[in-house]
Amino acid sequence: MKISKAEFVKSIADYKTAKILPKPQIALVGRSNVGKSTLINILCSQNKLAKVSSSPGKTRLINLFNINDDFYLVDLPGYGYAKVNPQEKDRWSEMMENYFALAKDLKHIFLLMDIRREPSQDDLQMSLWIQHSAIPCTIIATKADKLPKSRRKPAASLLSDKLAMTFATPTIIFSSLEKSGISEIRQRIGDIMDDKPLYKRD
Ligand SMILES: Nc1nc2c(ncn2[C@@H]2O[C@H](COP(=O)(O)OP(=O)(O)OP(=O)(O)O)[C@@H](O)[C@H]2O)c(=O)[nH]1
Ligand SMILES: [Mg+2]
Repeated sequence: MKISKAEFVKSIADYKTAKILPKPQIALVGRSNVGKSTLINILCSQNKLAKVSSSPGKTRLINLFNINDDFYLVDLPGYGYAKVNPQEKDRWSEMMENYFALAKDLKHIFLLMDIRREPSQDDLQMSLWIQHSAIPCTIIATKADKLPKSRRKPAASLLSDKLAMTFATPTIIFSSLEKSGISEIRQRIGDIMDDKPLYKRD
């Protein structure tokens, strides 16, 4: 799928009061620093569309990007970083719970996982929630450039085994430095928007 238009729409703290046009949404979730905002920029071929930082906790609000006037990519704040600060963690939890409860147009989730890391408790909780919600999901194994090529596929399938998604959720291996995996992700977005069958039962 070609992205010919990508623009920031708004940042939302409280989804309850957010007035947004009803359009399908694809949300990017994952721990802080895994590369969610970076992936949005690369997909949209813009360096500064979504804010990126080398320190975790850069994205603090729900950010909506209008893609081709057809759907939204949703950049969510990552989990993990807020642990150190209970107040920030509560704020994060409430914001995310509201979003997932109220975003009826959420069509698909990209769950981003660092290809080198064991899934955390938060990752496992997220994958369980995704299965309960029955929202189709794709795992994106990020920072592939940090592993030699021969180790990438085994690492990605281990990751997918450990997340133990009920459905055959595909995994795409991605690196922002090498710009690898982008055509697969674009293709996937096209399939999601075309309502192609995305997964089958194990
Ligand atoms: N080597 C490498 N670095 C990456 C890759 N993707 C992202 N990064 C780097 O990882 C850091 C975090 O990236 P972000 O896109 O801000 O991460 P995020 O998931 O949006 O983080 P939060 O907003 O805190 O939730 C930045 O320094 C990026 O340059 C990748 O594929 N390879
Ligand atoms: Mg971010």
